[in-house]
Amino acid sequence: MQCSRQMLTTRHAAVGSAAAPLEPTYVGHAHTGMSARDRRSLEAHRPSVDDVWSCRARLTRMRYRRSHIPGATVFLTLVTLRRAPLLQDANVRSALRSAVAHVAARHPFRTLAFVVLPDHCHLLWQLPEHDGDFSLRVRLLKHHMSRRKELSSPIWQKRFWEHLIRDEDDLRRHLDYIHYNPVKHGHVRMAREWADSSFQHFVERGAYAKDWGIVDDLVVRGE
Ligand code: NI
Repeated sequence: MQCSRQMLTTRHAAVGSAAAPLEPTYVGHAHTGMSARDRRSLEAHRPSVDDVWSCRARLTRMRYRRSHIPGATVFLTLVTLRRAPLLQDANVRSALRSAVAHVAARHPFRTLAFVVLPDHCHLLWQLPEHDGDFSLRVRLLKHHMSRRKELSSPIWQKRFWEHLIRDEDDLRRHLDYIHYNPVKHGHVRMAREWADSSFQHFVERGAYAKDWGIVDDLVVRGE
């Protein structure tokens, strides 16, 4: 996978502690040329702390109902072709949002959290109870973007990386991983300085302190 498996040892996200609904800032700029269906899907498809909480409850239920496999929660990493910094282009990022909405309108899922970096993105998706086929959704997402004539295609590497979330601790580690990622990759010095992630949604909901995820700069250089 793209980033090392090492998870954060910084302060943990206190997911599961607050109450007000999040502002739908993820929606961003609506695309010209989007169908009404995709537009509705885009508006409905926002990362939501509420969904994270229902996901936790679902993961808890899983422990007691081993024979029943509910919809998966999956952590995905998509990387650009030859790691070119294609996602720095606002049009490409916008096309990614549109593609997510387009796919979700036809094959439902929720984005629990996300981060978009210049050459890759990490997505945390919750799939419906009856349908855990995330590979289909990733394929459709890539295909939808490849049809955008204004984009230099192809955008993505053929393969992608996935990890099925096992339990509540695993969920929390991956939320931290996603939100710390821009710091980890050296783009910013604290999580909140990176705009294109769900971090701000979680802060507004009290799930993270706003100064969470500060780079550990106590690197002692040898002489
Ligand atoms: Ni990363």
